[in-house]
Amino acid sequence: MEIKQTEYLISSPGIANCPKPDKPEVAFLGRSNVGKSSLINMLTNKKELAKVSATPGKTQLINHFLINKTMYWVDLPGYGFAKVSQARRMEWTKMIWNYVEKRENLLTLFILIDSRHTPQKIDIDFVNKLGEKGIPFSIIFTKADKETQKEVSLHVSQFKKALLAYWEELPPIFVSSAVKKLGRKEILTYIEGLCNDYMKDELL
Ligand SMILES: Nc1nc2c(ncn2[C@@H]2O[C@H](COP(=O)(O)OP(=O)(O)OP(=O)(O)O)[C@@H](O)[C@H]2O)c(=O)[nH]1
Ligand SMILES: [Mg+2]
Repeated sequence: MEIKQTEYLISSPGIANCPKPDKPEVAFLGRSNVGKSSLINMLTNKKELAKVSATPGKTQLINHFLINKTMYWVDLPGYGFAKVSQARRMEWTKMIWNYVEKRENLLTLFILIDSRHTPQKIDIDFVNKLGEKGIPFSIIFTKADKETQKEVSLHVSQFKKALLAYWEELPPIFVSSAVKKLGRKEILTYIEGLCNDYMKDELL
C-alpha cells in the first residue's frame, strides 16, 4: 500500500462524536508511551500527523485520520497510564473498550507492545480480553532500535509463548521501529490486504 494522501480529521472524547463508520478502519492501541503516534507518523511518512511526546499520556482523545481518502486510521489514548487519577484512568479504559467493541468498521486493532520488555501482565490481560470478546487484533512490537535483535526476538517469543498458554492460534505479529522505519512495508501490505478483503465483501 502506498500512502498518497493523509488528513487529520477530528479528535473525539467518545464513539458518538467520531466520523460515521462509512469507511474501513484500523486503530492503534497500547500502553502510554509505547509509540502509537510515532508509528502512525512513520507509516504515513509524515513527521507530525499524530502528536508525539516523550511524556506518557499525550494522546487523550480518539484521533481520526483519513488515509488515501479511502480509509480511517485511529490514534487511541494509551492504557495503563499511572500518572492520571484512578477515576480518569477508568474513564479512558471504559472509552477504549466501548470503542473497540462497538466500532463496526474496525478491520483490526493493532496492539503495540514495547519490544524492550519481557511480557507485561497488563498487555497479556488486554490481549486475552480482546480474544475472549472476538475483537480482531494484531500485534506490533515497537522501538526495536533500542535493543539488540537478539533481545527483541527473545521478548517476541516470550510473548508468543504467554499467548499460546491461552490460545491455539497467534494473531499476526510485526516488529517495528519508528526511528529506523522498520516494519513499514510489512504493516502497510497487511493493511492493504485487509482493505481489499473488506471491499470484496462490500461488493458481494
Ligand atoms: N527509539 C525510539 N523511540 C521511539 C519509537 N517510537 C516512539 N519513540 C519515542 O517514544 C516516546 C513516545 O512516543 P509516542 O509516539 O508519543 O507514544 P504514544 O504511544 O503515542 O504515547 P501516548 O499518546 O502518550 O499514549 C517519544 O519520545 C518517541 O520519540 C521508536 O521506534 N524508537
Ligand atoms: Mg500518542
